[in-house]
Amino acid sequence: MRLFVAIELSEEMKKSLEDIQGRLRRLGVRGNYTRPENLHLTLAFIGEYSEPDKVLEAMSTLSIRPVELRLQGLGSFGELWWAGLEESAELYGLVRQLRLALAQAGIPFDRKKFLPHITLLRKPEYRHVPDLAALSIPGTSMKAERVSLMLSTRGRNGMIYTELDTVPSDCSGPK
Ligand code: 2AM
Repeated sequence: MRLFVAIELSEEMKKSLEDIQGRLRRLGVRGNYTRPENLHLTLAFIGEYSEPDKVLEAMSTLSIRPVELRLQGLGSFGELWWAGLEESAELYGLVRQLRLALAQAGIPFDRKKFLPHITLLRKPEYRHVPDLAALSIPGTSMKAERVSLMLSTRGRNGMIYTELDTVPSDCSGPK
């Protein structure tokens, strides 16, 4: 099972990200655009691992406080273009806590430095290089109140990300 831990995005956030994707398309950028249902924020990439219950157990030890996420800027890692998020000590704190819990449980994960990003497209193709930094993007925000264990499978038309389970923040739950 190819697993990762992520924050699922609100419909409003996804709508803003789709709008940005639309603007890039209109600027003549083609490529492998992330489908709206696949837009997410990865907190930790685990990769092949056969014990999702163990991951959930580690996730359930977290003390999750709701985290405010706000879109800020576009950027790229080579052939991967993303939307960034405003600096957030709460988000970094959550990721630190999550990675510590995974490490303590002996669960492997990608230890690369956490650079919060939401992948918009891969393998861009264009005639004229668009100036990503100059594209003004909406400062849409959302309150993340859950952390999800995600399964990644290869479908006929690309990757399919499925939420296996989710852990709510300490302050959420039935009203
Ligand atoms: P990306 O969007 O930057 O590619 C599922 O593959 C999710 O895990 C994606 O959000 C992907 O991030 C992320 N991820 C992080 N590290 C990864 C890795 N080493 N290999 C594949 N996906 C990784």
